[in-house]
Amino acid sequence: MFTRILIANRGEIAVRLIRAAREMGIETVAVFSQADAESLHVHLADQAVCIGPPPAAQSYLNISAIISAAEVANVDAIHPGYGFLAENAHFAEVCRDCNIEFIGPSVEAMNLLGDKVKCKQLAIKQKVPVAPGSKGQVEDSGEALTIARDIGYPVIVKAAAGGGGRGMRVAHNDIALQSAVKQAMLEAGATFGNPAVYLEKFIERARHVEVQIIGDQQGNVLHLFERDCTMQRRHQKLIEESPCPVLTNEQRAELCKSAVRLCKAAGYYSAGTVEFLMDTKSNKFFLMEVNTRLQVEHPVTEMITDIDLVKAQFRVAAGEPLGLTQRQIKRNGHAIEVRINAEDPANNFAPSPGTIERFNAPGGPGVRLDTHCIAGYRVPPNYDSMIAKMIVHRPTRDDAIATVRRALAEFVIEPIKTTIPLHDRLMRNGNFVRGEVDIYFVERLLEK
Ligand code: MV4
Repeated sequence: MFTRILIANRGEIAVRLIRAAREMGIETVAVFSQADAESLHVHLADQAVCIGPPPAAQSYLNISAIISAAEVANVDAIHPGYGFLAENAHFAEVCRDCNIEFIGPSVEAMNLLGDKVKCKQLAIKQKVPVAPGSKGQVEDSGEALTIARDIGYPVIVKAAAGGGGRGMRVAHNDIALQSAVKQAMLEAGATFGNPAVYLEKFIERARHVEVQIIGDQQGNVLHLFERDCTMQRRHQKLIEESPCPVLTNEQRAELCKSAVRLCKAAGYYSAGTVEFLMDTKSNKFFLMEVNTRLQVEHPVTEMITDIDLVKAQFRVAAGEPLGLTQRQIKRNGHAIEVRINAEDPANNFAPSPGTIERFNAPGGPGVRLDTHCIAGYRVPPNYDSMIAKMIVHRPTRDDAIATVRRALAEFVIEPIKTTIPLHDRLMRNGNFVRGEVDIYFVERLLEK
């Protein structure tokens, strides 16, 4: 096992990673920007190194500064967390060249799955369901028109290098499609340095259902069931839960098996997530993309499987086999995560950074809180606004919703604005409670 690792991240995930390392007897080196000198991850780590000024481009995205810190501290490995450098294959390659283990999948798997066209082609080969559309990259708007007439409108143009909602355009007719393709290619070239785009039938009413995967370097790939992340706003997830409230056991088995097939074919190891769209009209599934990182919502899966995904990542990165079979992984109860952001839901989600004067954490049976916040902590304006994740684990979904509501009522964060009131509203919403939502549900609700 590793002696010492560097945590190339901040906030709650840096704290989460340090906790897992400490329990495994692994020393930790935190890195921090000048905006985070007083942050909890700096205090909890065995050592901490300042890597630059507040802007992420000069600190948490600064590969040379992070590698220098890793070299000076003589670490065996780097965990990138999520966001920042977590899905940057170039960073993983630099780590490899410096003889530092990147705690994540191989550079090859990141490059393969990070290209959505290559990923979709592999999925087709592995008989993983995909949305009707182009076989691969679309070369020009003429080709796009031919395909659109075949599959029918509406269609969606996606960037091969995009993902997470970046670089997508919906078109409802020939005229709109021609400009969508041209615009998408220009934008993809400028933003990602890769102008390749592809075309799909646009699924109009969908849920977001994703499968958690864990693989080892011996070629074993297991799934840890699904998470439903349908409750989102502008590509920011708000609530995640497992199991998906509308999935049959047959659908679940099918979905999880296809995710495993895809990851096996990609030579995947470490934690990963295969994202699907579930068409709520036809009840069919389509692959969206594969996230080659630990995700924000991983605790939901940890609660229902009792498997620590971060510890599993450490073991697998060190070359240990998973030592588990699929049948040993059992699902238990229902877990719900709500993301608490320093934003004002009453004012179009305007960021609300500043000093937290009162912080009363919820607790009691079934409540887990992953956060780096304490009373007196100043939320800097420079980064993602998520400041806490509250995860509830209960025998049934109804029990879990009741516990979320009870725990939200205990949760005090003052004077900054947070998304706590929004979550309270959503937990009381009849459509959410009945599982009658789609990916645009929150946006429609807030429009009214
Ligand atoms: C789609 C889609 C509808 N039809 N693909 C958004 C993120 C990226 N992973 C792919 N996304 C979508 N792909 C087809 N063929 C709708 C979305 C989408 C979406 C998906 C999941 C959660 C929220 C979303 C919000 C807008 C669009």
